[in-house]
Amino acid sequence: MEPTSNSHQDKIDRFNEGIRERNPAEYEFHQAVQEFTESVMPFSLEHPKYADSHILERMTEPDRIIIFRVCWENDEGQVCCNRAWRVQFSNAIGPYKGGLRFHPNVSQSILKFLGFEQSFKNALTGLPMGGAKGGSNFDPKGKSDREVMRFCQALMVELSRHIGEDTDIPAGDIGVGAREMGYLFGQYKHLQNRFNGSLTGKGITFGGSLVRTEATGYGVVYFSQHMLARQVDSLKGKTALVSGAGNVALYCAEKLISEGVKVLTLSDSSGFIHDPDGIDVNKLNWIKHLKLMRRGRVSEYAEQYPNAHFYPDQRPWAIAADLAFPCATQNEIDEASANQLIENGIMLVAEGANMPSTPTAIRIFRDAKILFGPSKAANAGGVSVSGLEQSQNAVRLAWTRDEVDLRLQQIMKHIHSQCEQYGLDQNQHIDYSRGANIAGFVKVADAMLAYGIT
Ligand code: NDP
Ligand code: 2IT
Repeated sequence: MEPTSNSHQDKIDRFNEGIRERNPAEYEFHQAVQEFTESVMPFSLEHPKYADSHILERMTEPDRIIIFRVCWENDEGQVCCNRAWRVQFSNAIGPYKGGLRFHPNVSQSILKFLGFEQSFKNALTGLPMGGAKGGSNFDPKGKSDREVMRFCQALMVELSRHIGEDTDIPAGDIGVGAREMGYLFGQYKHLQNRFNGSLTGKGITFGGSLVRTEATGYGVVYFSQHMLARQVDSLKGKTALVSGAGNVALYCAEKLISEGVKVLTLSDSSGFIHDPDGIDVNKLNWIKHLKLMRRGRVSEYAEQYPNAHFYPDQRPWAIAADLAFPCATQNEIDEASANQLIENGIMLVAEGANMPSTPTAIRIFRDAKILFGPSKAANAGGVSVSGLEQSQNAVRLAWTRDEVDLRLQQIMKHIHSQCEQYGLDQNQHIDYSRGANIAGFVKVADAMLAYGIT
């Protein structure tokens, strides 16, 4: 990264002090804004049209946050109550767009960080999508299908008032997959008496797009291929660590395997599995069935494949490999893990999850000059195909698998070139975080300037 001048650093520090004061205890949101402003604020100060219009101040305040109660009945007939949110962060360049997360640790801070980052990720895709995120502290783990259904239906009673194909289009995220989208869309359609593209990630038989399920994981791999190609290198023959065993991790692993990579690990919140022989297509299909159908734990993999080992309550970053793909959750690579990865000779880290690396971990990767693909750029494939699902819904057509996959590949290439445009330094090294942040910022900021003071 270019050195930041002292006066710029003072301004960044003061700005972030204000963010912390105005948004007390929202630590994840503070972290996301700090990371963004470290690269964008110097750029904004060098381009007075942005600084004079206080674009950064305006951009870090969500358009609105809707908070609501969700009451539902469990299988024992007891009344349960959860809290849910929709953070509509910015519709500067298109209707609000972003996933819904169901996880017990969901908070306003987490959804604000996600909605903030989504605004710039969506800008990078080149599609007309604003940024949003929503979800609930509901924990789908251990719940029956009927309990999940009743919760989704209760949530949609309120959420349906705030969404729509031209207003706000939710999708999936942690804890919200095919089952949940079915229940959510079924209830939306019922309440509104409208069948349209107000949610994405729908089932293929009811308006979903081919490749949406695979898109985030595949997109991370396409992005990594561009990073490596610039160094006249490729994925073939390399080893990889993947964390998570959900939507993003499984399809990231699938594409890596098909590109000739030996995938060594997967994980869930109970620990990780290390298979020194590599997870091949058959083993991956077994895990897909385990996680998506039986809703089991990755530990069962080590019972099925005795050469593999399960490490309870640990993350995979101490295993030696060439590539790392954090695809589980935020802040899953801390300082110690980043140091360990570098010591073991990692050459590329691409973020499938949102903000999986802590600020210190990112600094370590940057200092070591490894290839680092930040989440805003690397995992934008999922929302890109969501955008393509909206397009198909709007014209009432369903594109072929190849057509959607080709468009996804073109979008990931376009995102890579924008990172290069804004992130290249004098040594011809790309700082992908800086590039992604500034490219996303410019697009949203220019729209805001065009609207005047709103
Ligand atoms: P899933 O719910 O399908 O899978 C999440 C995986 O991560 C599970 O294996 C889960 O384990 C693990 N996990 C979740 N929370 C934690 C935690 N606190 N600690 C350790 N492990 C955890 O979600 P997705 O695959 O959809 O999402 C994964 C990441 O990718 C998230 O950061 C999400 O925001 C991001 N993302 C998702 C996109 C999408 O299209 N789905 C698009 C772009 C980014 P367990 O089952 O034990 O909870
Ligand atoms: O973080 C993300 O980009 C997502 N969860 C996907 C959002 C979407 O609207 O498809």
